[in-house]
Amino acid sequence: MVRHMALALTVICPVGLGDVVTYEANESPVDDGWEITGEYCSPELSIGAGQFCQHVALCPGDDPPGGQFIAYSRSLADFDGAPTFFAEWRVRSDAPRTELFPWGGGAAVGLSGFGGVYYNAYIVSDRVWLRRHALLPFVFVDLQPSRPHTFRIELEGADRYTWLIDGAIVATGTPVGPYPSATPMFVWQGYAAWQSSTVCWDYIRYGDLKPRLAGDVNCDGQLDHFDIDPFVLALVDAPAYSAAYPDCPLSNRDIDADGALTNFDIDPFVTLLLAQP
Ligand SMILES: [Ca+2]
Ligand SMILES: [Ca+2]
Repeated sequence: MVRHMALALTVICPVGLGDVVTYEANESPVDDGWEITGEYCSPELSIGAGQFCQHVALCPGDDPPGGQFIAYSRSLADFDGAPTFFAEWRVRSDAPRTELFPWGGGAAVGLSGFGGVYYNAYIVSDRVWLRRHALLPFVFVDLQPSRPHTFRIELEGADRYTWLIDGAIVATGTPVGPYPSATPMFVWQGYAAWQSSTVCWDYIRYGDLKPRLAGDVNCDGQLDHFDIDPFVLALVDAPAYSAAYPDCPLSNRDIDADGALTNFDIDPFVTLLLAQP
């Protein structure tokens, strides 16, 4: 019997949210205000070294598929109708690829709602399955195995969605509709469909996405010399930049618009700066 093939959404829990919400995995998600949306057979949980880990396995006596999981959720009601939105998380899974499709095992993140627009990512050791509407083709992206990877979605109303992995665009286009919408909710979990695996979360961040402005790398709404240090930081230490400016869109530092920040953005960034009055 298939007990669990997708994220179950049953708990609606409004919480007070600011412009950016961060969970840095230094404490239990519950202590940080996340609700347990669903749980089966008590997975082993641990916190250490800035990570929250879920070890999931088959429940003793059960036949696969359908093992342990524990899912956490938070209402996105405070962002319902927001013109822009982002979510970013860093996670490592050692789940084999057999867990992935169509089971949704390994790590899973869902930006969900009841309006048909959603963004789901299912992550195993060496692959991710991205899904955003029941009628649209899936996107699969191969990953370097058993390493943490940074996943990010940038949403600009009905105009554009952009999936990024490790700072590079992997899929972008026109969304079916705006999101967050229709009782939006953020859900994430570790899940074992066929065999055991461990999922370790470094952080989860989400909130309003700042406006696009090429060269405005500190996202204060202006392009000036205060953007130089953040630009250098983004180039040399992407995790530190992401922690400091989580709500700044890639487009502001990807000056040549090739889908990632690289050394090839330096010259056009300087040109932009010098062109300022
Ligand atoms: Ca700026
Ligand atoms: Ca670039």
